[in-house]
Amino acid sequence: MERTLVIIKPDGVQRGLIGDILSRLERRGLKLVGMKLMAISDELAHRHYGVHEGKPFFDSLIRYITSAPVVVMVWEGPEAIALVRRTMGTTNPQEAAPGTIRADLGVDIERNLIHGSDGVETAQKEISLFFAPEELVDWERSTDRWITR
Ligand code: D4T
Repeated sequence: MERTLVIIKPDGVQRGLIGDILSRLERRGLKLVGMKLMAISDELAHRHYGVHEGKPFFDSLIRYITSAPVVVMVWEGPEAIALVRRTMGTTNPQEAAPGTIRADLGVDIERNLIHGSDGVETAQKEISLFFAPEELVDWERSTDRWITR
């Protein structure tokens, strides 16, 4: 079982797409174990996107992610990290496969709606950056046995 951090970025919140994006992950069978609406501070943005510091799009990425509220979530499931990334589609919505969130809902790489952790270590790091342990809920879902064996 894996856990992954997902962020509905400012464009997703402003465009009223929270429900659509959430619903795609929920219907896929992933289990929500944490969620909040929040503003990302400049400091948190720098820690989250530190790996991109120095790249040409970095300043604009920081401005974008701190420009309006976001929804941060932790989703749990088998292979949750890769599964979320495939449901999101590739970074550039123009190249993303039809049916993915980025392809269906976006057209611009700097307005690509959603973030998902890209590996087990990154996921652990990002989850602890955005959530205190007590904000995550361990719960049994009554439909679990109809989703996994
Ligand atoms: P995130 O991290 O937001 O889930 O996106 P990805 O994992 O799909 O892509 P990434 O880390 O390579 O890029 C982070 C973030 O930067 C924006 N970006 C990226 C951009 O504005 N211009 C670019 O050329 C690239 C590569 C989009 C996502």
